[in-house]
Amino acid sequence: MSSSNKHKSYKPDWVPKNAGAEFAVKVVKGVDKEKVKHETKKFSKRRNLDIQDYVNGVLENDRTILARTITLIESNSSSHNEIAQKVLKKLLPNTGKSLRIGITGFPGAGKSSFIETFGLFLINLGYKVAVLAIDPSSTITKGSILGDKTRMEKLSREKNSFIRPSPSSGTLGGVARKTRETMLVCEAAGYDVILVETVGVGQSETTVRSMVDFFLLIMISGAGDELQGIKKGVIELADSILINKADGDNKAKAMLAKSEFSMALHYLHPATMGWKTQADVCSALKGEGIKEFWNTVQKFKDITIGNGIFSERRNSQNISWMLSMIEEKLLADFYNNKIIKSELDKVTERVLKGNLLPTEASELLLKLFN
Ligand SMILES: Nc1nc2c(ncn2[C@@H]2O[C@H](COP(=O)(O)OP(=O)(O)OP(=O)(O)O)[C@@H](O)[C@H]2O)c(=O)[nH]1
Ligand SMILES: [Mg+2]
Repeated sequence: MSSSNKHKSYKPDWVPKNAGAEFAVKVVKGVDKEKVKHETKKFSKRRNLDIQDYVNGVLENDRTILARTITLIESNSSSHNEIAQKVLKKLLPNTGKSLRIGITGFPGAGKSSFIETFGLFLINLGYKVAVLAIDPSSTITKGSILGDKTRMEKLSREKNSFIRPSPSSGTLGGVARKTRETMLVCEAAGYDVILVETVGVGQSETTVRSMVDFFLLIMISGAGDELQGIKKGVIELADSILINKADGDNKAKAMLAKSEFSMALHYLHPATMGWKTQADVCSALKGEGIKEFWNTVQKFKDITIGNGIFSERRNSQNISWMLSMIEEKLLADFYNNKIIKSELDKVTERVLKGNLLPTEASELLLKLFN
């Protein structure tokens, strides 16, 4: 017996007190039952799942497996991605049945509060609700995600809700792919409504618009500067504008903002053919205007399914998804290419020194890549 194991063993109590080596029997202390239970649990949690395990787990809405599938999708390892793609392929026949709603607005406008109230409203109607966030900068703003979790505290406790913060790394393109795939997984798990909140500002609005059926812009009333602060382009993406925080002293101002937006909307292009974008007020805090908003969404759905725009949009979204995946893959292949890796710096240096024109440099590098 090695010396390190010696102290773990002892002589059984029927061995006389001062007995020597003639009693060769020694007992090694047993293992703690509780500890075994814990270890087994830990082990089974980390149990390697095969593709069918993932598929079955998602279809049964096993939340642990659902979360693990999304982690697989979000992973930057190519072996994980390979499994994820196989799982997705098997889930595909069970996707597409949900209603996808994107939500954008200024920081602090009340997006998360609205999602909490609206999400609970939908759950009360018997729907299952998944909440995803898209935030290409979330490596820097981890705090806002923590904040979101507490802001959606009631919703996160509901068994018919599933909240997943934004994948925390990568380019907007990469984050968008992950969010799209996560959306499909949630659909396969049986969620009826998927809410996608934009957390970052800027380009992410267009990206979210390109993956949802209905797009909501949440605003708040200010001192008459509502329309100046937000780009015309973002308003033209919206199928509905809600002026939130229409409660207390703020109600009158919100009503004023509503009429200003309504006027402006006359002159703008609608986001969806055959649909007139309207401005309304709501209070996420008081739960007012929520039912009316849901009625608007229902009306939108009826009209756009009726005139074919709904499925047309989904089809064209699939095509742009395909194209953006090609772009993403080509870019990654380019920068990961061995020759490019060794030549890029040298060529960049030559451009910096004025020895090579940028056009020549790009042609040179692309030739090396091909
Ligand atoms: N009075 C009032 N306050 C509200 C309402 N909705 C949200 N708020 C408050 O506004 C603040 C910001 O709300 P959030 O829901 O975090 O806003 P957000 O748009 O998700 O913010 P970011 O995620 O940081 O962009 C919080 O203090 C909320 O309590 C509302 O309807 N009425
Ligand atoms: Mg938020």
